[in-house]
Amino acid sequence: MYWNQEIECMPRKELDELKLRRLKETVYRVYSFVPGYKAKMDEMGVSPGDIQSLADITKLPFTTKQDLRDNYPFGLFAVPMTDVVRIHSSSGTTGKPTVVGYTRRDLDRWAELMARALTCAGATRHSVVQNAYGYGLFTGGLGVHYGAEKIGASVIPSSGGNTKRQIMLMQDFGTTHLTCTPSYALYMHEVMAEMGIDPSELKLKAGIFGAEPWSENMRRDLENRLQIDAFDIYGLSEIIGPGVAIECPEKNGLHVFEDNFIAEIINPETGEVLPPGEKGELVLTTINKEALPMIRYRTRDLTSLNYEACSCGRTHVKMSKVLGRSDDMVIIRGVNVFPSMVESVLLNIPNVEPYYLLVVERRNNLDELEVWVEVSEKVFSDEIRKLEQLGKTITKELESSLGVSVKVKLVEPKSLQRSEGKAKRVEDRRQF
Ligand code: DLL
Repeated sequence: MYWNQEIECMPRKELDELKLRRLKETVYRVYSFVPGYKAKMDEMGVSPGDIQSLADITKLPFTTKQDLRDNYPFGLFAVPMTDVVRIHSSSGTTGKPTVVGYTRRDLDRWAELMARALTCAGATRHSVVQNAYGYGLFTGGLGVHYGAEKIGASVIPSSGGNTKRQIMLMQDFGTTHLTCTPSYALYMHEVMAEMGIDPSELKLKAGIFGAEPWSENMRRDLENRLQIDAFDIYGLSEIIGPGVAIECPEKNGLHVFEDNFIAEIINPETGEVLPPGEKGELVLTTINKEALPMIRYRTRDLTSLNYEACSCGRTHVKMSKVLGRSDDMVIIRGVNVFPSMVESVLLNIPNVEPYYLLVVERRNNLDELEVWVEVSEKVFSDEIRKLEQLGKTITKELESSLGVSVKVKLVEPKSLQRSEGKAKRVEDRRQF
């Protein structure tokens, strides 16, 4: 099922022509209207006329989160504020948040992208979409909301939190599609169990989960627990919000909406562009946005691109499931560890609950990784010997998969913090 078959299945040649036309327009616009971009391009000796092919994109400078901070709040906007009709902002754990703006046309296009994404995940005007992404400055809530309305679904704007009420709404209103972070979906299942509700009695058919990394094993787990199809949705506020890319029923990659975004993969250390299939940092250029066009934005997300034909009929390039954000990666004695790698291992071990936390400490100048893992009620009340055995198994599995020594701490059921939005997976106690 497509929302916009003409675009979503556009032959490669036509798609590339469209991309080039839009890229040229975007570069002209930022050069003319955004002093920060003009200065950077002048410094590199590149002018809009130098962009004659899609490959010429590599002549353009990268943009980073720091550029957004340096131009806080509205300095990179390419339109006057009178044309800006919405402002969102990313949480920003340190320093000033990142501010993004939209014109009315930007909002229409965003709704179109979200309409495509939801349709791709099987939602229609007959669906009841419960949107449990947070409404507010975060792009998840409102971003999904307008796409769901556009396809004519009945939208429940439940936002994040108040989990018991979420479940009551699900039961009473016959929710067919749940949109939230995967960690929140997991917590919802836990609360359902506490309320004595069997998910198979609900009308829930699919979940459209994103805004944080989640492993393939977590997908399997959520699909089993909730008796649904779980789709991965990717996006980031700097580029637009949710709706940059979505998984199709093949579930082996997320189609990036190429008529709006040009995707590249670079080596994060050197900035060199990598060929299709190679893993590296995703770089995105918006080519259909007015208020805040982004040229070669370094997302810090690690993935790879696949241009092979997809059985779903969509022609747009697929990115692999995001392993993690380089910011969330912990480096333990030179070894890179992503929380999603830990998650993947834990979910393969019986009696382990998918609630975990990576705690990093520095002792005697050495980094140590401790992984806190919740165990099931059953095991926790078992003999100490069995608990010890489980601890050993987890340690062995983690060490062989991560290639670094790990201390495992088993914690009581339901003792780790539950997530109603983006889960916190790492606690870094090192003093820098
Ligand atoms: O998280 C937008 C969003 C809302 C996407 C709802 C999907 C659903 P930000 O708060 O700006 O925007 O965070 C963006 O979250 O750079 C990734 O590191 C991470 N992220 C988003 N989607 C995924 C995903 C929203 N599907 C940052 N898999 C991005 C892994 C994801 N990481």
